[in-house]
Amino acid sequence: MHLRLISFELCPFVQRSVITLRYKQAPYEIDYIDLEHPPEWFLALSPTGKVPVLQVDRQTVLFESAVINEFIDDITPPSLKPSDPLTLALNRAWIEFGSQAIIDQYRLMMSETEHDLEHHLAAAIAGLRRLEASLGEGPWFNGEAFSLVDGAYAPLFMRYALLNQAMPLFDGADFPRIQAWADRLNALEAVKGSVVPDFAARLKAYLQAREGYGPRQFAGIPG
Ligand SMILES: N[C@@H](CCC(=O)N[C@@H](CS)C(=O)NCC(=O)O)C(=O)O
Repeated sequence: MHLRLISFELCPFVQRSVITLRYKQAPYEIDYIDLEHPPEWFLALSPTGKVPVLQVDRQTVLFESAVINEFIDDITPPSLKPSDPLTLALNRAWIEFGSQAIIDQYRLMMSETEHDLEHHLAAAIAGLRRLEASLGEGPWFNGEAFSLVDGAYAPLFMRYALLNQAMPLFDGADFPRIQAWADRLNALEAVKGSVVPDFAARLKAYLQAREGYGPRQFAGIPG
């Protein structure tokens, strides 16, 4: 099966799919677009105008990262999804929770004013508190077995590790389970290779090119 992933190099949702592809060692092609000036062919292909899009066998177009990830998982056994229906449903719900956390993080990064930043940070931290309380002993979200939920959170944690260096947002010690989970995720080959090699520098350049309190603060990330 031929898999072509259409990406924007800084997109955390695409990164989730790259992690699944790499974790499952599925061969794929990746094409990058400029999301600010999306090419016509992409707009014709993508029903939502969003990345990721996965084009299968050069024809069928899949969209929505959670759907794409389940498809990649389904065609590359053994499965990264739990077989128990309730656990699976819960995993899907927490993946959706993670999507909101990614959105909160983006809003935080792009805050126009200091007041906005405080507001978005409070929302982000409230989400992290909920997440922390839902985590077990690990090592992974479901315990011993790595699953799609784990990969879905890695982009969020990778970005917080960078943002925290520009402006201390929260202390990892206040979220010990998340911190341990994030460290394990960041050490995975599938995660390390899921972004462009100069990801931090590109994120920094993206922030430097933007106005507002948040971009000014976070443009101080190393890169
Ligand atoms: N729910 C979608 C979210 C994807 C998404 O928001 N992608 C962003 C880039 S990170 C995008 O393409 N934005 C372009 C737009 O909203 O027009 C998913 O999980 O795939």
